[in-house]
Amino acid sequence: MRCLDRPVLRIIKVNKFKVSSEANFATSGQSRQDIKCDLLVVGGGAGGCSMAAKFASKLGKNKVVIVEPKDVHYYQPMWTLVGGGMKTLADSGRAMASVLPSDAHWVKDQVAEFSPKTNSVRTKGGDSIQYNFMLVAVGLKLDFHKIKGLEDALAKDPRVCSNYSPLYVDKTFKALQNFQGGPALFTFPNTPIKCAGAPQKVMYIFEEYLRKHGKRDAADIKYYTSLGVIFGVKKYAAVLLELCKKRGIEVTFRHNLIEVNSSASEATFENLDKPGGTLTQKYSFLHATPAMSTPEVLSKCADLVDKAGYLEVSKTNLQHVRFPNIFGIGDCTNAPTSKTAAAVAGQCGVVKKHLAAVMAGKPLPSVAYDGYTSCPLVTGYSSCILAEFDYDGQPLETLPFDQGKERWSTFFMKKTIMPQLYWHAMLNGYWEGPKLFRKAFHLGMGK
Ligand code: FAD
Ligand code: UQ1
Repeated sequence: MRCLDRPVLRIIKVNKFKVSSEANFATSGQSRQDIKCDLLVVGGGAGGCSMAAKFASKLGKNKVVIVEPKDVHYYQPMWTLVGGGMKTLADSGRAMASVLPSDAHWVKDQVAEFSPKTNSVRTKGGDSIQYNFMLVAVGLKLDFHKIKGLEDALAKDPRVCSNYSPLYVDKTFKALQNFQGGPALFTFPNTPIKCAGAPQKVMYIFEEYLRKHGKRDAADIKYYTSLGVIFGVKKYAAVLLELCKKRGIEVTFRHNLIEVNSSASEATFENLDKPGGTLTQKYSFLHATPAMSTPEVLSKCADLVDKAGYLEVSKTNLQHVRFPNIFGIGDCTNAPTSKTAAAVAGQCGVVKKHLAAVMAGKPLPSVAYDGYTSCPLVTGYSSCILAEFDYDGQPLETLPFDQGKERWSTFFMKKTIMPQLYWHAMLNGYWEGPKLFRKAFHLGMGK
């Protein structure tokens, strides 16, 4: 490995962190680089960007290297509102260069191979990056291809849409506006997904839109979920089931979408409780939520992952269980909570403190991640149920009223306040979840 002009490994102290190198970039012959850095952040999404901001400002210029291939950073939680015609896709994106911290060095590429035993990664473009510490934040990939005929239908059939991808989210509102009646299907796949509420939020918005436009009676709204419950937390599940009943939505549990035949207008589901059993349903509208998995570069690295392909971390501090100089954050880890940006926010503060302690060679602090996550369950054009809960599925509500009720105030937070909180506080490293507000609103009592 060649380096530019100075020894790479020198001990420097920046603020309270002791770090052992600063990033060095050496270009060999062509465009290939050998890079050394103190902290490597893989992925510049919600988790990677927020954590890079925290450490770049503490460690100083170019001590943090971020590998992220995309030009645009999307605020994905807004896509539910894009699908309902309340925001545009453009509203949900910012140039990646404008959100990544200016003190970090951005390698615009993707990691193609992890080598945790040699503290290095290789990028698709051929760069080699050597790190002292690494944060893995590569999120989840969307496996539309695992559902036969779905990619084709998404490409060609204007009645088939998905809020989950920037490629298709714009189709949702158009399909909703063009809907004239018949079966409208909404699906939840047979894998863990990000924002487990989003597959049904779109349905409640759809239902209200039809009511407002005098088309509700012509629609047969059906929710097919691979799960055995409508939502993983009892308190909110009870409210949502009641909502479906009240609004005439039929819920079918333990059914997984396996095929879309767009020319026959048919969706086929496997019955997860009856091996070999299938159910085929006509559709006039189909909102599909794809299966999801971690990016292959991670799932194929046996040293880093569990059997299901998730980064194997401690659930209390997100430190890797075999490599103490590696941490994870967000959707790609096996921390058993519901995968959301709100969970990422809750993880940020804990990961910051634990990673900083490991960097400084100090004992780990006692602060632990409790699984905090939140899902603003938008139920229409002006109402929301703001679910917040922990690893045990126990509600951890911030506001001083029952968030299990449909409210305009929590809808306003979702639509207007959360995006600002995300772009201005979280991505700049200043938002670690609402714990302090929760304590203040509950006069210091409770968790
Ligand atoms: P991401 O933000 O997805 O970022 C991962 C990054 O890693 C990406 O930028 C990607 O390009 C990069 N990457 C991937 N592979 C590589 C590689 N090999 N090398 C380098 N970089 C790589 N959350 C909420 O809190 N509230 C909500 O209301 C909500 N609603 C949602 C609605 C929808 C429709 C969707 C899709 C998501 C929603 N979420 C919501 C979930 C939230 O967006 C995610 O949980 C959050 O973005 C996870 O952050 P992350 O950093 O783990 O992953
Ligand atoms: C949150 O912290 C967060 O991260 C910025 C979200 O992501 C978009 C959320 O949707 C929610 C609900 C929270 C939790 C914050 C509060 C104030 C309840």
